[in-house]
Amino acid sequence: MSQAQQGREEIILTAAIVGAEVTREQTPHLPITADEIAAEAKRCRDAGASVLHLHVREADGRPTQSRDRFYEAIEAIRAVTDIIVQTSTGGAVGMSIDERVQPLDCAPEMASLNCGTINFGDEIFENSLPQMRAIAERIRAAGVVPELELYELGHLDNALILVHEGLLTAPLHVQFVLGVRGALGARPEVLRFLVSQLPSDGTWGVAATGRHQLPMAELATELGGNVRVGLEDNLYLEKGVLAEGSAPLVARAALIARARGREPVSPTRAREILGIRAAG
Ligand code: KMH
Ligand code: ZN
Repeated sequence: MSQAQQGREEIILTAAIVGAEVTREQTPHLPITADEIAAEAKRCRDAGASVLHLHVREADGRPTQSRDRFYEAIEAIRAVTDIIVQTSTGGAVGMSIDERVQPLDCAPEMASLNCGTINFGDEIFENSLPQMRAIAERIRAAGVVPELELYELGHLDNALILVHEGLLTAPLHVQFVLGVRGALGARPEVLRFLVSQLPSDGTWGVAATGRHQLPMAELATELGGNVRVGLEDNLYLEKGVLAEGSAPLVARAALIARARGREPVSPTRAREILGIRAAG
């Protein structure tokens, strides 16, 4: 799959608008139905996002990896926006691999691939090498571009094992997920070190949790990386002020990028950079 080099003046903004853990009790701005998700996806696209990291929910808000719910949401999204849909294969803690891979049946353009087990709050988010292999094989078979979710330094080495085994192909697209309680903290020196360990080709970005989202977005932008924001990772626009959905967080990330000479790319351009064949 041919890929274009990402220019230093270009930035890919990803919106993570649903997640698996956030509840309506925590924020009334969480989209749950397919129509709500599609409307929020469009708002995020209009604010500068080119990729949508997607989870879905049952009608009562419970997280699910149901292919039917994903299908419904993706259809609604594609009716209103050209944003790249990246489905989660992480789902929620405790889900089986078979449950987690269901959205790959819905023709997403990208899918997450979690590259190692971590403590996730008081729970354990399991991603053993055999589990990683099983998901990577399914992603490859579906012809979907993986985004590697790295929560710890060793997760890059895990990803490289899969490259060695032929289950992943460079250039890699990496998302450092920092600040999860139980895993690596979102600190500037941590990010600088992680970036220093990456292969020279490929792309990388940062998704930082809670109050770390803004400063890590700023640092990633300065270091030439990409940025993920949204309610999955952070509910607040500023201390004590709930973000009215993910779009205001995307809009702020776009402002941060432009102030540093980097322009959020369109989904069309992001497809070229990420090596995604045009949808349809
Ligand atoms: N909900 C987390 C346990 C992913 O989407 O791939 C896992 C997660 C990662 O959100
Ligand atoms: Zn996720």
